[in-house]
Amino acid sequence: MWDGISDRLVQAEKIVFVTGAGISQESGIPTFRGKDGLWRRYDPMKLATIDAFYEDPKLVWEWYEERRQNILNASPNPGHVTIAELEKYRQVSVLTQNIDGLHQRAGSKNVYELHGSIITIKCTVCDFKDKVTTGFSTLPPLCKCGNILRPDVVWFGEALPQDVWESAMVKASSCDIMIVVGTSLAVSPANLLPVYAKQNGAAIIEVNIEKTQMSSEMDLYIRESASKALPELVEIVSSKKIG
Ligand code: BJW
Ligand code: ZN
Repeated sequence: MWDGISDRLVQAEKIVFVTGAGISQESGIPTFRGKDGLWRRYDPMKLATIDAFYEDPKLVWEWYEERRQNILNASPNPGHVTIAELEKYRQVSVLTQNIDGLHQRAGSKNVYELHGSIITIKCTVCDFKDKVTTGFSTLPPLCKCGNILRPDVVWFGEALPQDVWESAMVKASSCDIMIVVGTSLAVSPANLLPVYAKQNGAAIIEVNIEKTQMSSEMDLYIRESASKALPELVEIVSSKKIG
């Protein structure tokens, strides 16, 4: 499977991972679009837009609180851990669409959260922002300024945090290898990152249990789960270089 690309993997200095919900699926966190995906059970337009939030902030908060508790009780899996371990051998950046913080908990240092974080809350009006790991006594929680607090995540129709997005574009455009893990690549602008990498001469590898709309553009696609494929892949990169 690795023929033709293992040399590029071994020689790569800068490796960028683009990750999505599939990498955390084996930690017990549901994906959005697959068979058991959240969007099969819930309407994204009623839960993941600013209009939906102002329409029914309690409902949206209840949904996020349930997910936040599940995420806080989850642990990183071998997929997250091997990406963090690769930092010992290479310059690694993780551009993640996930809001669960599992890459950081696995030890990755250079994580860019494209869609924000469920652990952070922010005020809908003032500049207040904070990390919260406990529950709230009432929903929706209120800011000291009297306005409603919201999860610091990026909903449909909202811009990605500008500094994070600019850094992600730079990392994608200047890497030697991009490894795209567990994302359907259905959501823009994150799905442009592999395009930037390819345009700039990087090899792109996909790890996903299913085909995606970009599979045919990949230099290699691995139809295996993230926690099985990533340790194998990282072994090739790290062992040959130091061995
Ligand atoms: C495994 C596996 C295993 C499973 N191992 N693999 C206005 C209104 C509405 C839409 C738009 C709008 N303006 C622009 C848009 C377009 C929109 C968009 O892309 N829509 C498409 C759906 C068509 N984009 C946006 O709205 C973005 N904003 C934007 O473009 O702004 C423009 C702007 C500029 C300037 C000013 C103002 C605006 C924002 C997108 C935000 C996405 N938010 C969500 C929710 C985040 C919070 C939360 O979690 O609740 O982000 S939606 C959801 O999708 C979540 C994810 O991060 C994102 C991507 O999903 P992901 O990670 O790819 O998961 P899945 O489930 O799709 O795929 C999982 C994959 O894993 C599958 O392929 C499986 O096979 C695989 N898998 N198990 C390996 N074990
Ligand atoms: Zn406030």
